[in-house]
Amino acid sequence: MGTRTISVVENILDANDRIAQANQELFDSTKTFAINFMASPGAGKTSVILRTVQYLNSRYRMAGVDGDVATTIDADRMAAIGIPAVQINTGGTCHLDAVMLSGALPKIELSEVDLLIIENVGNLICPASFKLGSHLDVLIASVPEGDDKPYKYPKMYRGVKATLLNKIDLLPYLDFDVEYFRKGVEVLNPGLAFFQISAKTGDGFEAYIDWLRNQIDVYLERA
Ligand SMILES: Nc1nc2c(ncn2[C@@H]2O[C@H](COP(=O)(O)OP(=O)(O)OP(=O)(O)O)[C@@H](O)[C@H]2O)c(=O)[nH]1
Ligand SMILES: [Mg+2]
Ligand SMILES: [Zn+2]
Repeated sequence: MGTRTISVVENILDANDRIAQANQELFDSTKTFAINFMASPGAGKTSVILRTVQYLNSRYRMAGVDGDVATTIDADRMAAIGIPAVQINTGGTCHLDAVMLSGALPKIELSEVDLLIIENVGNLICPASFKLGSHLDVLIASVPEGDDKPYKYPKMYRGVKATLLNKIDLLPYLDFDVEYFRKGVEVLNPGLAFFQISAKTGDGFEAYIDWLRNQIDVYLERA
């Protein structure tokens, strides 16, 4: 019984990987750089994305995909600042998968998009297992969640290329040991890009945006 359950899960993940690969081939055919932002609920994904867009707006043509269990609140927030956004309502599923993303892509004119920003469903567990076909996966942690999260949710930290520690404006009010947090991240993913930011005040954004622009420009061959 146990063996059977495991093989079914493996088959689902294999199928997902194949569709993720097809998504990436589609992005590459239109030269669209896709970023997948992952985080627990309320860590500040949408807030970070909105401020990121302000920095990058004049340089790239952008579109968004927002994954949420319900509502179009986050896609509406993107659209409100002029970024065309497709909302995926997962209807209870706690992550985006490659099939859901491929279903949303025909609604976006990818040939006119340099940068596709994907906001995953707020969750620190399964988004790590379901590849989407994105070129860059970024994990956003936030100060109120506590400094032990890399130790408790290691898989999320292993698969990403950068960690953003958001809400640093709250550090004076909470017992959050940045070094302890960072050490946990470093053990799981040595050399990982790490930035401390506040989507509320804008602190730390310059260094993070410089790094991000470089990632995008290398892909677009503009570097
Ligand atoms: N103090 C502070 N609050 C922040 C910061 N970033 C986001 N917030 C607040 O945190 C709450 C959640 O922010 P969102 O951007 O909606 O977070 P999210 O991760 O997109 O949330 P879900 O999509 O619902 O999972 C909001 O009340 C934001 O105003 C920050 O840097 N500092
Ligand atoms: Mg959000
Ligand atoms: Zn899930």
